[in-house]
Amino acid sequence: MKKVLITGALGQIGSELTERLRKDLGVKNVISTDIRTVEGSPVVENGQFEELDVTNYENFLDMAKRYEVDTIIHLAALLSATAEKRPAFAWNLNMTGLMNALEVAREIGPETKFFAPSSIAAYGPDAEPDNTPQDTVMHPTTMYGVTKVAGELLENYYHEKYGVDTRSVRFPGLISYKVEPGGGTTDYAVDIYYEALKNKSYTSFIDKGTYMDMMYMDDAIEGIVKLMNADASRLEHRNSFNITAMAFEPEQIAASIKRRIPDFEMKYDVDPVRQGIANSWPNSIDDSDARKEWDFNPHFDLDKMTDEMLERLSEKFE
Ligand code: AKB
Repeated sequence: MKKVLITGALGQIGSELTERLRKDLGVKNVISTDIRTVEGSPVVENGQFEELDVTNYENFLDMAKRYEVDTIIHLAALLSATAEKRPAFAWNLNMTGLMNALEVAREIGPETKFFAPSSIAAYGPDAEPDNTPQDTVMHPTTMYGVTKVAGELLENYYHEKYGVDTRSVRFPGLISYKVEPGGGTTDYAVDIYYEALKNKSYTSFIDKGTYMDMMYMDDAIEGIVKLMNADASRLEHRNSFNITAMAFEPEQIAASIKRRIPDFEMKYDVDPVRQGIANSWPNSIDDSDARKEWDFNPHFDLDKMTDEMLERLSEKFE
């Protein structure tokens, strides 16, 4: 990874990955792109930023060639809840965008490094719900999940057929304080910290007892960098590795917050769409292959993450 083009760079993952790669590779070696610009965003202000619609292949290719990149990190995609509301749009953005990104990678060089995230959403209700194995039946019942499974297969195809160095992880819900996620099912686990500080109360759209895998953003960013720098000869899998840091249900995150805000109150107003999506996903996944093949090793558990989120968000609100 020497010169990287990132798509969807203004999103939750992209903004933090941009910051990290600017530090690791130098500002001139990171080209961050998104469909729109956001005035005042550090991604736009503190380095190279270009507007790019990933469904426009010509513009995508032109940009990759102009900057002579050797790595594409493709993050532009619609998340699960929005995809469920707009399935045709989701298919077009997630699949045409990914196909274009892979084609650009193939075009600019046979060994281009490539990363695009998959998700726990790639699994469906037929998979074992607890400690879901890396390699098992994948029959997602959401549009987002369908695009993720298709994406994983496409990335393996481009690796096997054309030698593109594709690598990927199945992300759980990601929790961070810098940029809020949008349109995801796991977003409740981010919203809760904002509301805990502002109102000492949160109304969850996910019901109690619903377990999902989660991870603090620092571990997610470290995971991407580690996987992209991993020795290829150690990788038995590529697209995509299960990774997780914790699995919890709403009552447990509420209890973790109550350690710091004792009068915090949790209420429920379950959203049937997002609850249905969550019910179709695993309770917890098995990430032992990532730990074995490229030493994935997250550092944040639920309480450590809660302490960090509440501290950082309080500073932000001051
Ligand atoms: C979502 O909820 O859609 C995402 C995901 C788990 O992929 N956070």
